[in-house]
Amino acid sequence: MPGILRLVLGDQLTHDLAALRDIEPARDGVLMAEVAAEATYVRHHPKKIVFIFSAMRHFAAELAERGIAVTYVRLDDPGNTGSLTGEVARAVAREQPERVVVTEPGEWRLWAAMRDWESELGVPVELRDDARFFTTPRAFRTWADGRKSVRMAHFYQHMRKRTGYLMDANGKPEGGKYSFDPENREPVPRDVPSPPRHAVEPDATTREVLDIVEARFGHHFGTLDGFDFAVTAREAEAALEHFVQHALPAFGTYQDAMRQGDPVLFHARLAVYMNAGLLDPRHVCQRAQDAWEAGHAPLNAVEGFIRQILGWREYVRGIYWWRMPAYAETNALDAHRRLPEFYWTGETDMTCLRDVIGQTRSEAYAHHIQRLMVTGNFALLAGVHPALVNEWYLVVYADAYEWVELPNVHGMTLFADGGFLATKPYAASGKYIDRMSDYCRHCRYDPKKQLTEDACPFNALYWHFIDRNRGRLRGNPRMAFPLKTLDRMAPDKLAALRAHAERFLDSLTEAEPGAW
Ligand code: FAD
Ligand code: DLZ
Ligand code: SF4
Repeated sequence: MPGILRLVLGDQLTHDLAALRDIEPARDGVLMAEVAAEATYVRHHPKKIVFIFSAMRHFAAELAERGIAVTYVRLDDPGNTGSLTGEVARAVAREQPERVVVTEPGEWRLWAAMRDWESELGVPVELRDDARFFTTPRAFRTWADGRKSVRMAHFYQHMRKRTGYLMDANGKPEGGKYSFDPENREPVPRDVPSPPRHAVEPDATTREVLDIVEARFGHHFGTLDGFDFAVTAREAEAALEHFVQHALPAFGTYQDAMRQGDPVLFHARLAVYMNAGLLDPRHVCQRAQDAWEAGHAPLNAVEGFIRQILGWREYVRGIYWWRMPAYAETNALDAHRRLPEFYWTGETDMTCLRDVIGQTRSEAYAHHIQRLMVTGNFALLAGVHPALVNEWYLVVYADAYEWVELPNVHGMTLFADGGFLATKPYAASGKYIDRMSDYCRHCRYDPKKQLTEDACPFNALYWHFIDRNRGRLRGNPRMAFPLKTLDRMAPDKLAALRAHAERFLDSLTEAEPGAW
């Protein structure tokens, strides 16, 4: 070389990435590597692996078209060491660069490994801030440190003011308030049709990757049939346009709704692209604001959508880097059950769970409320150990990286951080799922019953959860109502609910850890 070796990871597929910013094509080179370690540190859904590898190959080709020298290591190349550390070491030995430049990775485990690279490789290693977010972990920490409350709502207001999204000329939020969340909780009426699906036909590169992944990782949870993800920035842009056109106007109203057999409904299916770098979150938020300004989408939809990206997405990343690695170790509700086997097989007569797990297996996707209130709610109520639930979510979704998965699962869904992130556990009975979906109409269980053989299991599980955690939840004002109801419950009714829930839990087959 001896220029700079610039490493681009599989979720850093952005042309103005920090590590590429000052590249001198005549001297510097880019390294990209498909490695078994990244595909198997958890056994990712095969569709996620195809998405990453195909998007990496397309991105490398785009760099080459711009005159940049790319060393691209394919999974089956002879000599592939199987790990990122091994591939960087091989490239350093071969090219003798003056230094290595990399953008900070999205996961703590890789960041921890990179800290050792300089001494292991004997060459300077520069780790640059990832500028693809609205804020940095450092700025988040500065905002959070010393505050009495680090709730998302406060952070979101701070970000709205800082960025100016949906703010009027007087510095006030458009529509007079920062959040329209209370208007975004409608079920979808039967006569409202689902929007059309955005689908990309696999090209020759994707087809080649599909074959490789089928052969190497076909035994992982999930199917490859019908792979239709975008794999380039241009295709991801078309997915954004499709969403804005067909789904954004109703995104807000039906944000919490679920419909059997419809995996996406009015959601964007864009996290997979933003998280890998194919779409810039600033551009996505701007596009949504433009749609509101043009009168194409109402404020409750556009504010709701921007809140998810400017608010939640940035907030969970801030919490992750602020609190790791200790964050992943907490188990505030002392949950120790193993994951039921049906999370991997989909074999359960509970329609909501069967539907969500089935679509997760075929799509590597479920929308937020399915993740939170169906699979997440069940794991919370059943008291499954947080590490097993975290692993499942990291495996099964194409958009899953620990920086975003962990706070959502560990904090928001399982309350395993003791309420650091969420103001209360999102525990719900079958009544909630019945109100927000049509699952119960197609279920052998009845969401209105509690103790009969055909009673929805979520109902007894809900009271079992409140009962066994009453000491921990006492004092939380948002749990006052269920605790009061529990306190007033006749002892024989409570005993019957307890017994019903325990019989149900005892009937579950548990998955052997590591078997899937
Ligand atoms: P939409 O519903 O259309 O939302 C628009 C965008 O907002 C998303 O693309 C996403 O970038 C962002 N967003 C929405 N909610 C959140 C949130 N809570 N946290 C961060 N960003 C958010 N998101 C991931 O990107 N990766 C994960 O691994 C992940 N795991 C989750 C696990 C659980 C248990 C829960 C409850 C949520 C999880 N989320 C995760 C957040 C959210 O469910 C997904 O971002 C969303 O479902 C992705 O689909 P979409 O693009 O259609 O999102
Ligand atoms: C998810 C993933 C997979 C499956 N494979 C690779 C790979 O072979 N090479 C690579 O550079 N990145 C891959 N990735 C993305 C990384 O896992 C991701 O960069 C880290 O988890 C940090 O976010
Ligand atoms: Fe799910 Fe209960 Fe409704 Fe069946 S009745 S779909 S188990 S909430």
